[in-house]
Amino acid sequence: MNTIKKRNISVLGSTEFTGIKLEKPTDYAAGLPAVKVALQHTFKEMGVVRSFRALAHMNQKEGFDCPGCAWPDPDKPSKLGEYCENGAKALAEEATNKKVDNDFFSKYSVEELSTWSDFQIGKSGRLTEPMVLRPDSVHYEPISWENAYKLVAEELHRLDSPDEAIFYTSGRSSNEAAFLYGLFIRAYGTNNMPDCSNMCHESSGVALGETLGIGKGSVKLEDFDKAEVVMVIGQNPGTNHPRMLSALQKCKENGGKVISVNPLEEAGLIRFKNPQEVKGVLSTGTSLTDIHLQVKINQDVALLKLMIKKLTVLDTEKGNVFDHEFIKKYTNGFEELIKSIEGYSEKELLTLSGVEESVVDAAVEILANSKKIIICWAMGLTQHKNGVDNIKECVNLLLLKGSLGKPGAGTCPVRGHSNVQGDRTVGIMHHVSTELNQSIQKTFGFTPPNKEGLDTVHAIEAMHKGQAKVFMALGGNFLSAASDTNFTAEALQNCELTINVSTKLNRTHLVTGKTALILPTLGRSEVDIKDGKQRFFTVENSMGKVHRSKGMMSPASGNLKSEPEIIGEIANAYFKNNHPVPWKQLGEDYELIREKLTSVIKGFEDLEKKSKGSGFYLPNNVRDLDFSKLPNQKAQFSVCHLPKHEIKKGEFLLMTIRSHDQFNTTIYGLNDRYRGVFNERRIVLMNKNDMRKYAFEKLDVVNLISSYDNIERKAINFLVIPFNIPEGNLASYFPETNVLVPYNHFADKSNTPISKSIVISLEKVE
Ligand SMILES: Nc1nc2c(c(=O)[nH]1)N[C@H]1C(S)=C(S)[C@@H](COP(=O)(O)OP(=O)(O)OC[C@H]3O[C@@H](n4cnc5c(=O)[nH]c(N)nc54)[C@H](O)[C@@H]3O)O[C@H]1N2
Ligand SMILES: Nc1nc2c(c(=O)[nH]1)N[C@H]1C(S)=C(S)[C@@H](COP(=O)(O)OP(=O)(O)OC[C@H]3O[C@@H](n4cnc5c(=O)[nH]c(N)nc54)[C@H](O)[C@@H]3O)O[C@H]1N2
Ligand SMILES: [Mo]
Repeated sequence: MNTIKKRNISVLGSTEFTGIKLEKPTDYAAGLPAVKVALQHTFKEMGVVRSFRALAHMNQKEGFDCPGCAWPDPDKPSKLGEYCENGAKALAEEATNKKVDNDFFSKYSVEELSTWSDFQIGKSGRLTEPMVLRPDSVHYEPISWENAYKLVAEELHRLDSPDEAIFYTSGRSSNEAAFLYGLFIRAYGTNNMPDCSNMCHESSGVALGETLGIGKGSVKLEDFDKAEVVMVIGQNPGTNHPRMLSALQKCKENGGKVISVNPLEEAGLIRFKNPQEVKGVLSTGTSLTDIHLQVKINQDVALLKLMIKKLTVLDTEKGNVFDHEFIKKYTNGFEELIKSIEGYSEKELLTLSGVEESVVDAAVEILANSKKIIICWAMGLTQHKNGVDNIKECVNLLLLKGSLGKPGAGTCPVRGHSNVQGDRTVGIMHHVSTELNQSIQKTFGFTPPNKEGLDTVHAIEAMHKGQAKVFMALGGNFLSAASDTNFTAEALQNCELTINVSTKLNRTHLVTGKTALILPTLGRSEVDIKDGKQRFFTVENSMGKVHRSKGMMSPASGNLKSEPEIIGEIANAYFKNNHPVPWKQLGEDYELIREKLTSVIKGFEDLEKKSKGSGFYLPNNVRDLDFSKLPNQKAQFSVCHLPKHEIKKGEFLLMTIRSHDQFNTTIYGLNDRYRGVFNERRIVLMNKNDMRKYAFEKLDVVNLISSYDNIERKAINFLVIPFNIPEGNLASYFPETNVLVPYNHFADKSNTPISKSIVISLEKVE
């Protein structure tokens, strides 16, 4: 019998300050500084020669897909390079020359590593060999691949029910890996497939599914060339999807207008200096936003209702503001919507939104005179209690204007991880799909389970209660990404076994179950060879286009396995050849996986051939204006309610956002250049009037406190920074602030944690 050591783990790591420097926020994105910073990062991590070689292949047709965000590549990639500053940083992070090997783990215990900051942990380098943390130890030690597979298989056999295991996926995995993973999980017997989307665009999936019949966006990249208006709402493209700025620039060059809706005036939305054009780098850049609506946090529904109300008045006067032909032919619920809007007063909506009336009127005038509108959004809409309604209200606006299913118009939820959308398409989901199950049964000869599985928040709860005992993650950093860090830590620490298939070390490798495994895997940029033959895989971008990705860098270590290989081997160790699926063979032969994908997933017919070159679009019913699967075979208007917040005196609404120097929990550096914050992440942005009102000075040290269900949660040591943000609102970075987000407070229907509207108070540290 093993002894079990109670490890002394620091869940949050270092909360020390790092030496802040403040400058004026920038009013343009990209330009020369972006090129400089991109190259600094790649040179430092990868060396000069490897940097240029890799960057030349990123997002090119025969190259690899950027490991950063999911923004699509143009059909003709730029010769100056089809990547952005943050894509270059993502590459540098993955292709770094630094290594985390056995020597590293013998030197540092998990106890010591856990006291480091996420930044320090991430900068340690690439994982190079499979490692195990035994119940009686505080040091990871090497384990052979065979024994690692065996350990997983034995633990899975030991569970009383397959539902005691949780299988998480982060959106970096390829279609092939995700498909095989989902297949194994179903063959094992559970639908417990929480996914990073649960914390991300789940609200979009639910809202779009219910209103338009597909949980994905409808626009293609070329629609930006034709749009009369692009609304960017709750999204910071300058940092998180920089290549989107080129699309906005094109829209503007063709006479289109950009309206942004955001509590912050994000640099990328003001002006853009395109680093892919010589003139872009040298000139003052393109001014991108025509109208900025500085909405208060979570008051988008109020603002959208106000705009719809004003448009309704104009439509009654002029008669041609709404597309009545479209409304009649394709939609359901118009009268109910208009009636419900009549119930609100303009004054009430205006006050709630926090925007000046003249600015709203200017936006309404543009919308009234346009027929081709695209609405783009991201986490600023999804991560609220009413996240689903936020998006439904956007759909209402598009339906009223007939801005769907035609060039230059439509929905554009801008996805996060580079293949998060593809993972879902190929079967990573906790819901049961009868169609998918039947298709799997027909192709593979086994019956998948038909009990609903657990999503992220419910998986945490199950582990916390001891109802789930094995946690496996295909990528990601579950501990830091999920809400309620301390609660999530207890949940993971309750497990018998935690398994992480990862490229880089992160906090989830340190806050573990009794036994923990690190299974190191190849990154996107790395060459993947089997029996002398180079393998490639496929991914789906944010606009539903599937294409190939083929790495070219030499792998970080000779002892890495690809994700499909690892999954195939685990499945093989579990089933011991006693199963109709040829697991081992599938794990090694991606062509065979694609053949199966072709027969199981609709739209993937002929995948091997069609994925060549710039790839192919998956079917999309909104593009075809086919709403046959919805009630009355029509697109649905929705009546949405205003969100309710009980905010007492001294309390604020906090949004937890990304700095310009991170990819989710991977911290590239400590500089949020556009916001003028350097060398520090423990900051909270506050309106000057609030500072005056509550007697805060610049750089005062405060603790942030949330109090839900009478439980106090505290994030300590943050510096107050005066900023252009609405009164009553605060902004701070995630993951440091995830301790404040209660695990049991999430969006209705989508269960996405409320990371963008947390009620908090501040405590001054003297
Ligand atoms: N470089 C880089 N790229 C990334 C990522 C990264 O971390 N780094 N992450 C990737 C992932 S997984 C995702 S999901 C995306 C995230 O992309 P974003 O959603 O752009 O990321 P956030 O920083 O969370 O920014 C949310 C934006 O919404 C605004 N906002 C917050 N609350 C509200 C609100 O109530 N209403 C409105 N209108 N706006 C609001 C904030 O001010 C901010 O500008 O980016 C992807 N790309
Ligand atoms: N408070 C707050 N919390 C949030 C958010 C927020 O805005 N506020 N945003 C949420 C969102 S939108 C998301 S998507 C989640 C992100 O949640 P996750 O996807 O779980 O987190 P990441 O930080 O993207 O995961 C980074 C890790 O993935 C691993 N990795 C990188 N590349 C690969 C690969 O190719 N293969 C494998 N196997 N592993 C790889 C590395 O080990 C790295 O440490 O966080 C959510 N959490
Ligand atoms: Mo995301």
